[in-house]
Amino acid sequence: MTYAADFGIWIGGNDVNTEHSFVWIGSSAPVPFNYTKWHPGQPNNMNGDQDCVMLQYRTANGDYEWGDVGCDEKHSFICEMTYDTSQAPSHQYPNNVIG
Ligand SMILES: [Ca+2]
Repeated sequence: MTYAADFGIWIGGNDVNTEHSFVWIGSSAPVPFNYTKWHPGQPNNMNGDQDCVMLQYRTANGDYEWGDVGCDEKHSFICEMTYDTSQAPSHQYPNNVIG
């Protein structure tokens, strides 16, 4: 088992089915996406075995850039969820939605 980076975070994108055609995975059909903030040289599908997307490279300003890595690597992950604004404590945050 190899590791791309200690701080890498899975974000649920992959090009498993068609190389360089990235999709989001979730509970519904895969959703294609285009994104341009890959780390320079990424996605590179190193050794023909990098099909999953993660926040892989930390920038000087604390942001992340994307990279493709092997899908069998173990990392932390981020999940997407629906936020029900009708349940928000509007009396505390009248002008903001936190989510
Ligand atoms: Ca890569």
